[in-house]
Amino acid sequence: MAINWTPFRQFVDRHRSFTISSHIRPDADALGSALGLSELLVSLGKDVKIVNPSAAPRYLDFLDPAGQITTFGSSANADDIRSADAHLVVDTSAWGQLSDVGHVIQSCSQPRAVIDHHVSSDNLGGLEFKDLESPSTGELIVDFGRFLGATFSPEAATALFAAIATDTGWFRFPAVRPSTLRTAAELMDQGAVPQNIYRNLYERISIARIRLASRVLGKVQLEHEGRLAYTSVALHDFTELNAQSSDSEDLVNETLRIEGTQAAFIAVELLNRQIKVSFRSRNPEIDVAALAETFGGGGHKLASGATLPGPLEAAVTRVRGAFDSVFPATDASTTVD
Ligand SMILES: [Mn+2]
Repeated sequence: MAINWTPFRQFVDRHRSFTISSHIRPDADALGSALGLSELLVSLGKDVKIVNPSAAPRYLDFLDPAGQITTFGSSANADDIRSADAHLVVDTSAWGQLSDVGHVIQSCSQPRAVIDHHVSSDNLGGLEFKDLESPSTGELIVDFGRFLGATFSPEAATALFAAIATDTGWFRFPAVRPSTLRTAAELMDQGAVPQNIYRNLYERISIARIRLASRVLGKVQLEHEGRLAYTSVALHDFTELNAQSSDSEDLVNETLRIEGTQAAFIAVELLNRQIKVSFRSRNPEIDVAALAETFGGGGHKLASGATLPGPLEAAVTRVRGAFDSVFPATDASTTVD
């Protein structure tokens, strides 16, 4: 559903200074949307400060070459939020995702507005400009720019292209619409270079990450006639390879590339010896959010997570057992190496 931007424009016109904030552990959509919106507001003569609850990961630094994004608790504080005339939130509608920034915004009497594409049961108490069918918030920001007749700088176009590309799995997720690709084309016209963005996002990884992937994917197991793939990472895998916990991200998705897999999980041993399990499904009838909930976790139907007590092998066994009820038993052997 298209957003009517007229009330948002009126909201912007009523105020002089803004903060823009997004969710904890920001991704490219959170950062790109904030940077793109900031540029539009500055072009309207507004003062803007981007204040996020947590720092951007290093691999996304290229989105913010001018260092416009501040982090609450280090480069920004509560006064930066309290002194703005209005507060904007992008790419989340949940207080829990705003952490300390949310606590400050909640304690303020200034009006606020949200631009987002997520379903949430929270009401942030402001104007909401939401399109739940949009695959990214970045696409909504470009749409607002179009409404204003604005042109983005190459830097903002780059950040917004990265926002849209990453939230759509590089334009392949089911939510992608023809307008998503038209929006990407517009951003290319304004200076976004997909080759450079892809290289910055995915082709700057460490040798430790490659070695960890090699070890972890080398021990993938298949069960339930190949419909379930799983693997695990022990603490000693990280230490022996000099890898970081973030180096195991995305490995669960790799296991879903095996033909015939419908669901997957990875169990990762944490520093505190608890086991973080990430679930994925590519069959809408396999609801891994429900599965994660049986272990006290949660998430989306096709991607979820839970934290279990250690040791690692015991947690893996418990999770494997939970999939027995997901995949109906058959007479055939259920283990395939
Ligand atoms: Mn998003």
